[in-house]
Amino acid sequence: MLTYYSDDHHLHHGKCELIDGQLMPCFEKPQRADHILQRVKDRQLGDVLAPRDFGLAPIERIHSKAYLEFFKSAWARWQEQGGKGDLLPFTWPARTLRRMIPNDLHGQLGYYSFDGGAPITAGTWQAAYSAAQVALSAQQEIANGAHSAFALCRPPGHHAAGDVMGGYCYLNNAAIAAQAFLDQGRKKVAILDVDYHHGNGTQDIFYQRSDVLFASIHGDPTEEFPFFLGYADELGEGAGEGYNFNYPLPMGSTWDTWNAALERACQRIVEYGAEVVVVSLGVDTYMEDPISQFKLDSPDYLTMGRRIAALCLPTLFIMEGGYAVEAIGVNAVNVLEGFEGA
Ligand code: FKS
Ligand code: ZN
Repeated sequence: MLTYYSDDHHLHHGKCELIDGQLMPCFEKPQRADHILQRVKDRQLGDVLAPRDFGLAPIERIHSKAYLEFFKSAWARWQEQGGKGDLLPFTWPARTLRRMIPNDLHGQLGYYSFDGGAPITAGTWQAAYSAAQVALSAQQEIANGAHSAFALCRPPGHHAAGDVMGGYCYLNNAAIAAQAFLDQGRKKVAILDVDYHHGNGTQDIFYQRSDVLFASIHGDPTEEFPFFLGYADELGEGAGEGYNFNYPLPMGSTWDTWNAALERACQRIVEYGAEVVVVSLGVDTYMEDPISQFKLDSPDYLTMGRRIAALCLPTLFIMEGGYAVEAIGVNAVNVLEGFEGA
């Protein structure tokens, strides 16, 4: 399997995030992708290629122009104001407030975000732009006939909606790739989100559409981030009704529980008649993950890959989360090797 990867992810390195009342060094850090790349090479998974540049057009199919312009220019505006440190939001248009776009940089940042977990640094735009190009390049590989491809994206994307960043995410790499398949003539794309966290951004983007089926297995949002989306009764809306499936699982879930949900998700994908599968591949379901509460072990990721392969569909793997840095390479590449039957 080919891997697409850009060194540009190093340009994004947030300093800290607020966790349980403490400012901690960001869990979403460059070493994550470095470890995965190393494992891809150690296991000789296949060639590692730099992305092509497909420009902004395929990104604009998912994200609004206003949002992209804001994101692209935010750091420069912050510097003009003499800003020190990362650019982070601190007020959001929650229920009692008006959903309007103020003039102020931090006001706009609050408007375009849903949490304080997506710091903008000097290189964040470039890193996120390149990650989207990595996803599009791997997508193109499959469009050209490959059975699978791995987009080693960083920063991740599944929490980002059309004009909202958050949860370490800025541009929704999986959604951008799924839309590219449709724009090239495919009619039915399934997105299988196996990250520990619900892919609220991806769900929102396709919620009213039947051309993308979204299935997500994740920590029960009554107890876990992103809290405000990802419940089992969210089945889609309008034309999208019946094309959204959430499998929230209790804290502490082990492989057996997780696997039963995967089985149900796979059945939905088969019933749907998907032509291609995009996997939002997070490995923060791992037992040693520092911010998550599932109990999958490294060999389980091989089994996961095998089950996904049994769908017998062209499959695009897009990297999302995973924070047990020492094991992230083994776990992510295990899914890919399980898929390939290695
Ligand atoms: C813990 C607070 C954790 C943020 C969690 C973000 C998860 C991001 C991710 C992604 F794939 F996008 F990277 N808050 N007390 O893993 O879903
Ligand atoms: Zn996650």
